[in-house]
Amino acid sequence: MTCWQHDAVRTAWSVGQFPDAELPEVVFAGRSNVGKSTLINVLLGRTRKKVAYVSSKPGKTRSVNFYRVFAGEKNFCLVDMPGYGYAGAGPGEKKNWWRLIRGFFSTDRSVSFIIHLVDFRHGFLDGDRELTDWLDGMDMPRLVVFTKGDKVPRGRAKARYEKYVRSGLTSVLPPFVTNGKNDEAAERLRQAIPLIIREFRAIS
Ligand SMILES: Nc1nc2c(ncn2[C@@H]2O[C@H](COP(=O)(O)OP(=O)(O)OP(=O)(O)O)[C@@H](O)[C@H]2O)c(=O)[nH]1
Ligand SMILES: [Mg+2]
Repeated sequence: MTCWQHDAVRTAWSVGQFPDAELPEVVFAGRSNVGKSTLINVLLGRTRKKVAYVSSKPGKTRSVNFYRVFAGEKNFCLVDMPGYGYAGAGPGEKKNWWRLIRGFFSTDRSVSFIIHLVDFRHGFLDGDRELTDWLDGMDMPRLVVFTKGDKVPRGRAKARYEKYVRSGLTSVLPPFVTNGKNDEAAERLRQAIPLIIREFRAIS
């Protein structure tokens, strides 16, 4: 498996700190604790010495983090967003989250598509639908990636997957199911991301 090489990591705590958008951006969004930072580490081959902060305590990523990636002749940027919807997060937290995400999309960026991460055990929950509706309103392409597939018994995985798909989710490819490991699912995702970027030229 060839992991992606990466270099620049930029951290932004507010809209004014976002770097210029020089490359197509792939934005990782989803509920807190769903596994956004974990998946970024996996894709970058950093499962031991992590680059993106991971924690079992929800609300770990509070800033927006940018990882510049070199994959073959393609360069692009992975954007790790703070999560929404964790227990104990008050209305202020939610307001801040929306301020950051709205600010992100209202600046002159070149977002190619969103990876919407959803916990395979629970499916779409509060916040996920809200995000989906908002992204629909902007015509923003997205790929659904289920995380924590390893926590669902094998015998139940197929039925669960079909139930989620039947419930009508929007995804540019059939959703992936990942396990937080650098396995075959991670490799397939590494192959799919540059293809989706090519398909959906960056839109701002
Ligand atoms: N078993 C399993 N654990 C996972 C998986 N993905 C993430 N985790 C664990 O879930 C916890 C949260 O992961 P993070 O990557 O920090 O989640 P996040 O979405 O970045 O969370 P915030 O930064 O709070 O928004 C950590 O303990 C991870 O090790 C997975 O696919 N399988
Ligand atoms: Mg995180």
